[in-house]
Amino acid sequence: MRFEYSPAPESRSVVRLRDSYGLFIGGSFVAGSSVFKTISPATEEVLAEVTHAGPEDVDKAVAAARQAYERVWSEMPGRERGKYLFRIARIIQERARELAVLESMDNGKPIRESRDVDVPLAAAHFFYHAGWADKLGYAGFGPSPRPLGVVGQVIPWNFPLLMLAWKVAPALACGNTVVLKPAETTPLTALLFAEICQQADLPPGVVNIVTGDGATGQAVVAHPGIDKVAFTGSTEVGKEIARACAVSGKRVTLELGGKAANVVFDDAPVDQAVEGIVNGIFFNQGHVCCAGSRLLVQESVQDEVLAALRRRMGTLRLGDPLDKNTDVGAINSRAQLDKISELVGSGEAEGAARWSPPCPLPDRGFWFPPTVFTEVSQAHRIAREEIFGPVLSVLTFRTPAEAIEKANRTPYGLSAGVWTEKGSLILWMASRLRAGVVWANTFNRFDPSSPFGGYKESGFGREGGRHGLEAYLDVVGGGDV
Ligand code: TAP
Repeated sequence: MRFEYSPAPESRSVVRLRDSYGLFIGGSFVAGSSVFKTISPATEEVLAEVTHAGPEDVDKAVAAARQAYERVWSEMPGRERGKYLFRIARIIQERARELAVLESMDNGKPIRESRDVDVPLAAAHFFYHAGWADKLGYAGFGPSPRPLGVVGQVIPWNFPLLMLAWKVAPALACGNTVVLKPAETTPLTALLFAEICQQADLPPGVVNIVTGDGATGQAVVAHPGIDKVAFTGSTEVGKEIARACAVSGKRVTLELGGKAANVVFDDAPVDQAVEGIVNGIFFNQGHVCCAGSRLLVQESVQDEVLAALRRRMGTLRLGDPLDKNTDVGAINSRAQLDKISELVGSGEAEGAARWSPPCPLPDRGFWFPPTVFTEVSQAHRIAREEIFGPVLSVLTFRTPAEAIEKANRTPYGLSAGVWTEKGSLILWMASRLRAGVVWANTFNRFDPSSPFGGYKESGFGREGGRHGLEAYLDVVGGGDV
């Protein structure tokens, strides 16, 4: 049954957009070399003008971070650093509604997700790492592990504030200072975070935010004053960064793409599994590195699962990201919409069967309906390449061994899901899946205490948990735990 819902838009009045934003360097907003515009992907309306940081601006940001590192932050006792992180976490909570609305405006994701997932998790990352700041000597890396110095961080557009929190919170807790570059299409919550740093009285230069495009990211990565690079983004750019850093002696962690298998066995509770499949691929329009973009369903229950999935997809509501009823928001940019359309076109051309529920798309903005492909073979591009959109490719298997074989046949290795009643089968699968995260009877669950990261072309290094601290500490030869 399909229910009709009246619009329930969240008010934009909580957000005070400025016409123009500078770069956040040394604790203040400063002018840069040129400007660009950031738009709402749902309406194509210009939201604000943002500064493009050139190499000389990046240079100033690195100098500010170095000064703050040497004079203040690296020398500050952990219990004092922790107080700043707690303060930031509390302010994120206090300004949660403003952050959520701004994130949905700039990114296009449903307000339900920015309000209930992105912002609370961002606060949780600061709370969690605030707790570590004075306990690093007990984390298993020796009695007094040292920070690395100035960290250059480059993040993507799919979870702008949350990816910032994943990067900034552990770096600061460990005593490093930061130069962060948000994605070109989603700079606004990072700039609001800069205001939060001011509100928290964070010493100037501990966090610096340089907005811009890929060239700005390149300038951050290449800067000789950067001691460590932390990158989240595409595998293609990640490889470039790995090459650039290989000869520089910089420490690097890379969180890259994925093509996760979500494996449904014949004894799985179908309704729950269908919720997990929907959450796995349509959450955040499928703009999720660990999205369950390949459904592997056991052949004997294929018809039942697909019928239930189609019914459930028919109830998804696509539209205004600020409407509290919306399940599927806008695609983040025209470039991403073009990429999704091209890959979906290849799926049809290669002979897979495409299906979407009836789903009117708004006239303006960037939209793609929830889509499922059946009759997919392992050789099809839609089964191999990351689409990063609301598009699911369905494959089948007969035995657990065949499921493992198909799930692992990918250059990626970020995440996987297993749906079955049998605990022994979950353990058997989890020990054979080459993925950094394996969810059992759930999908897309995140917690700051749980390490997250990939194998193979999904990158290396972990974010979150004790493992995530190691990436920001000078731990020669690894930890002792
Ligand atoms: P990218 O195009 O790789 O961009 C990521 C960031 O790097 C952006 O800030 C981008 O700037 C910047 N950048 C682009 N070229 C660069 C260069 N040559 N040197 C340094 N920085 C550069 O990825 P995307 O399309 O924004 O994000 C989607 C990808 O991120 C997907 O593959 C997804 O799987 C991956 N991702 C992975 C994870 C984890 S945790 N593994 C999490 C989220 C996303 P511009 O925005 O200005 O281009």
